[in-house]
Amino acid sequence: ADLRVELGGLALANPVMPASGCFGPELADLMPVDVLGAVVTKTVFATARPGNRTHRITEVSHGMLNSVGIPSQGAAEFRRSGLGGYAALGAPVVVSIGGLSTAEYWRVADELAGAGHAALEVNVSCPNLERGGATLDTDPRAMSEVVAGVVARSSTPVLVKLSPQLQTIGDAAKAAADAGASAVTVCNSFPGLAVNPARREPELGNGTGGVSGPAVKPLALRLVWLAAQAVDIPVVGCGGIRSAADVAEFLVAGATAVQVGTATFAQPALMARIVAELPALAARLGVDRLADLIATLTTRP
Ligand code: RRO
Repeated sequence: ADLRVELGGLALANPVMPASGCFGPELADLMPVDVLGAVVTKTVFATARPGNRTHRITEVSHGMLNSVGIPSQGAAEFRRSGLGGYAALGAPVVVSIGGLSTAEYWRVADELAGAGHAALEVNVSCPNLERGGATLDTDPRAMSEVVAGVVARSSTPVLVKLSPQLQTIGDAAKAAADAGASAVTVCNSFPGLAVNPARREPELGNGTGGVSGPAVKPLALRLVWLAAQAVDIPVVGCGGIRSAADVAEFLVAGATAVQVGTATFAQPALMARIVAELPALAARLGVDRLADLIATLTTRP
């Protein structure tokens, strides 16, 4: 089977990549990374950040809650160290970039110009930053300004990672496309809370966090389906994927590629297994090219 997909100018050998934040380059010690369509880095800020107070991660029903707060070495050090060590892995590198201000996003894009990455993924949807839980993409004009400036500074395709907001996902995807994004990633973790009743406290040091894992898969599928109908650029699906069958669901709903996050904590080699299963999946679903599954969902009139 032909497993290739194209993400707005970024040609991938197959549609499987890790979700940002879940793995560093040590992933290579746990599985063959060069079988992946791409690797996605942790979010890089302009300057070094320590990350949030511990606990940063806790298990919830059918998933995980995190408030990691993006510890980052800063963009200059990231570049100096061979894209934080990701450049040596043998798969195209998608660098996730973040900022607390428009200027910071642009500074990261400037620092990374010509650094050898295959694409940028602009993270406008972290639920755990010093914005009281508000994400940048709740303000489409602010998001457009950030994305347009990153696109202008970049010679690679630019992906934009969006928040899981049912009412606004279509408009957010359109705003990203209009600002020059090559693709949108749908979606980041869902705003959540884990409570420790004995201590009368949140489980996480930062209070709230983002929910991910199988608990969010049907929610993410609906958001992918909506985003894919709203824009002509590709959608990268993310949310609770843990099997080749899940990949098929996201492709049929409208995704061109997928990201695997939470499931890899328990099963580090899972992504390699999913890639190995894709030919059998295509055969089972009756397609020669995996891309023929994309956006094939029919609904009853
Ligand atoms: O590091 C985090 O707390 C984090 C980020 Br930046 C993000 O975009 N999504 C998430 O679930 N956690």
